[in-house]
Amino acid sequence: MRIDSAEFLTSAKDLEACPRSALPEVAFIGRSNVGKSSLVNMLTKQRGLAKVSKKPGATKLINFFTMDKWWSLVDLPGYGFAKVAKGKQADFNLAVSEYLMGRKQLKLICALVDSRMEPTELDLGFFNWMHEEECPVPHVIVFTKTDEVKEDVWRRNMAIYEETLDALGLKVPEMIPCSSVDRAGRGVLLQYIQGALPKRKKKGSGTGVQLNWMKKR
Ligand SMILES: Nc1nc2c(ncn2[C@@H]2O[C@H](COP(=O)(O)OP(=O)(O)OP(=O)(O)O)[C@@H](O)[C@H]2O)c(=O)[nH]1
Ligand SMILES: [Mg+2]
Repeated sequence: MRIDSAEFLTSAKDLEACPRSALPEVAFIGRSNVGKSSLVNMLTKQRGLAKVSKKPGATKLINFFTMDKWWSLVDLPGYGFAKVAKGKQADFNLAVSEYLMGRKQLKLICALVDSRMEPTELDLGFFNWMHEEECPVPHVIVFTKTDEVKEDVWRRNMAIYEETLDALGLKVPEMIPCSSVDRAGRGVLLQYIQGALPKRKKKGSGTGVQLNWMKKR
C-alpha cells in the first residue's frame, strides 16, 4: 500500500472528543519515547507531520492524521509518562485505554516496543491489560529503532519477547522490526496495515449492477 497524501486532522483529549469521522483507524501505542510519532512521519514521508521530541511526553493528546482521505493513523500519548492510575486501573492514561477499548472504527493497534531492549514490565503490563480487558481490536508488535543495534541484538530481543508472552499465556502476535531513521520495515508495516483495513472502494466503481431498468420513462 502507498500513502500519497497525509494530513493532520485534529487532536482529542479523550474518546468523547474524538472526531465523528467514520474512516477506519490504525493506532500507535507504546511507552513514551519509543518512537510512535517518528513512525507516523516515516510512514508518511513527512518529517514534521507529528511532533517528535527527545524528551518523553511529547504527544499529550490523541492525534488523528488522515491518509489518502480514506483511513486514519492515530498517534497516541505514550504510557509510562502520564500519571499512573492506582488500583486495578491500567498503567497508562485513562483516555488512551478508553479510546482503545471503545473506538468502533479502530481496526488495528500497533504496539511499539524498543528493539534494543528485552521485554520491560511496562510493555508486558500493556499486553496483559489488553488480554485481561479482552480488547476486541487485533494488534501487531512493532520493534522500533533497529538502526541503533546490530541485527542479532534485535532478533534476540524479538525471540525473548515471543517466549515471554507465550510463558505469560498472552497472545504472540506478528512482530515487525522497523527504523524511522533508515526506513526499514516500512513496506512490511504498510502491507500489514492494508490487510487490517477494509477493502477500499474504487472511485466510481459503484455496485457494478445495471440499474437502468429501474429508471422511469
Ligand atoms: N535512532 C532512532 N531514533 C528514533 C527512532 N524513532 C524515534 N527515534 C527518536 O526517539 C525519540 C522519541 O521519538 P518520538 O517519535 O517523539 O517518540 P514517541 O513515542 O512519540 O514519544 P511520546 O510522544 O513522548 O510518547 C526522538 O529523539 C526520536 O528522534 C528510530 O527509528 N531510530
Ligand atoms: Mg509522540
